[in-house]
Amino acid sequence: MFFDLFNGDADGIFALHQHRLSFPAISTLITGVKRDICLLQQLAGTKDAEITVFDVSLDSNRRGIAPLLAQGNCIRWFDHHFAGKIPVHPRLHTIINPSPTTCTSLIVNTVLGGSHPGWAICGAYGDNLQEPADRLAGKIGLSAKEMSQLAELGKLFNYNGYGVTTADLHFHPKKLYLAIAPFADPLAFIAQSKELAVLRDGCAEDLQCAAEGEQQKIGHHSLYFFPDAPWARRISGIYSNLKARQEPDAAHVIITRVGDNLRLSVRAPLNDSQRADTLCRAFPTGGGRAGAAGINELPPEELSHFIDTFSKTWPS
Ligand SMILES: [Mn+2]
Repeated sequence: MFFDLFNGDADGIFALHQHRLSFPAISTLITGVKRDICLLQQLAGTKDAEITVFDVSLDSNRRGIAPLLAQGNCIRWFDHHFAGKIPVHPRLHTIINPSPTTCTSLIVNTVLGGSHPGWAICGAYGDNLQEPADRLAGKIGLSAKEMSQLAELGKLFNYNGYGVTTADLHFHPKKLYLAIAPFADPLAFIAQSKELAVLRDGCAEDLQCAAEGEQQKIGHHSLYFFPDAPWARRISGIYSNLKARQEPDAAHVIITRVGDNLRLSVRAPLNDSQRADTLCRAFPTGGGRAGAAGINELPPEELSHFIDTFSKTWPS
């Protein structure tokens, strides 16, 4: 029995694909939306299987590892997220490199001795690793046009992974993997793919909805108000990154209605990536990193309190 666990974004899908091109097997696929990273728990009770994991953090799945190893399973783990202390066991093989200049698709490419570099390049573009992706593309002699085709494929598969549940997505990540599975060459997939056209149009439409949404300026900083809708759940991460690049001196907050509450995604100014975490942690369900943080559930009546704290964090 083979189980393949992979992140539902571009990097996870293309890492798995490279591996299975080199080691074909009929496997059970376990995946979800990009943020669904606790996948190992779905295998509780599995015995004597070959489990391969791509692009999810070992640390986030730590509790599931020891029981699976004790039940005779063999686990191979390819990843670039924070792993913490890696357990030592003869049936656990980890190839984990948390360097900010690599990703799981590039790690698998190295392990396979560059057998399927086109897919590794797509994964790197999907994870926003422009420079390493360009370098590998140059090394295998791709033209500028081919590079931009692979970059688009990576970015659109990455876009497809965003949502709160798989019902928000244009395609279940399993479906996208099965769509590319017959293709050894990403350019051949691109030439005939119906999925790419759907994702290209979907992404453009979602960006249009976002641009037409309600916006409030506080000095040169911006708050965007999104409704409780699938397009908003798909595009908010990409939109806030886009805005941060367009206005690097401004802080950006996307405020999405989720049921009765508000979910906030906060980006510090790109040119001074600080204090987003302290701002969000001032609220009960807040957390994150200095440059990008969020509040999961803010009661609407707390919004004015948030705006006050925001204005003190980043005076305009
Ligand atoms: Mn990744």
